[in-house]
Order: sequence, then structure tokens, then C-alpha cells
Amino acid sequence: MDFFRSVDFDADGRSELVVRDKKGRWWWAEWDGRKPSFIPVPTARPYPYIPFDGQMFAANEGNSLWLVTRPNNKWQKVQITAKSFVRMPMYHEVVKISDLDSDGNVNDALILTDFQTLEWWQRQKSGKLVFRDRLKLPKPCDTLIQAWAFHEWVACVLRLANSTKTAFISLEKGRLRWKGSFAYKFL
Ligand SMILES: [Ca+2]
Ligand SMILES: [Ca+2]
Repeated sequence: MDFFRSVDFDADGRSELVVRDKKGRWWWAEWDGRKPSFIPVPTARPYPYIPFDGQMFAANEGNSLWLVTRPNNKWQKVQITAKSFVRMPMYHEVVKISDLDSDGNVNDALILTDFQTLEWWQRQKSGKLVFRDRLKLPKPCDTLIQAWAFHEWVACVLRLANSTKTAFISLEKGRLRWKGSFAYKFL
């Protein structure tokens, strides 16, 4: 195996495992001390990564972005947008899964849906995916660089399209807010 991650796809607070074998196939297994039985992950290529303790992950299939999770012992795949991650000749990251609202659940997906719109989706304990907020960006952005939360402070960083400038977004009172853009060299 060449990838190993503890996750919580059923959101019960206990870890399961996701691994990738040497042939590039992805597997999920309960991790309760007994010999695990590995169940195939229902997508060929989780993208861009599976977050630690994540309650879901993103996958790119064709030109679509999916969020994948496993409530009630069944896989659930929800199509979020019909936009490719790849805009030739560059590869762009457009989704970050984290605990954006600091509620202890790594269940928040920030998605750059059309390069000028940022959406926040949140997975509920039941597995239901709930739309939380949408922010129309004043300038086009091509990459979602980071999204993180630190105590009360929440931020995400975007890169402006065809530029070295960086744009900042915060989460205030449950709403995404544009905080302006700055030259990258100052970071
Ligand atoms: Ca679990
Ligand atoms: Ca959360």
C-alpha cells in the first residue's frame, strides 16, 4: 500500500481506514481491532487528497466534481458541479475539505465552482449534504490554495486568475466574506 489515512466517513467519531494498494486501487475498512475487510472505494481517483478524519472526500469523474461519503454503511456520491479540475495547460485545485466552522467535524467543503463563485457545503451526520453559503467573487480566481480554521479565525486563500496575487476569504457569522487581494510577494 502506498497511501494510508484515518477517516470518519460515517461521522460516528470513530476512525476507519482508507488505503491505496500497489495497483492504485482504493479501499475502505472499519478499524476496530479485528481483521479488517476491505471494501472498494466507489471512485477510481479520490481528488485532490483525503483529509485526516475527513467525513467525506472529493472525486473527479469526467468533467464533474463529486463529494463521496458513507452514511449508514452505504456509499453516497453527490455531484456538486459540472466543471473540470483541469484547465489546460494547468492543473487547478478547486476543492478543500476541512473543519471550516470549527465544530469538530471535518465535514466542510469549499468549492470554487466556476472560477468566480465560491460555495460552502457541509455534510450532516445523516450524510445529507447541505448548502451553506455562496460568494460571488469580484475577480476570477483559478486555484483554491488553502482553507483553514484556527479558533475564531477562519480563512481561505485563492489565487487570482492569470496573476501572482492572492485573494482572501473569511467566514463571519456563518457567511463567506471577500477580504481583498494582495500581492503574493508580501506573504
Ligand atoms: Ca467512523
Ligand atoms: Ca465542521
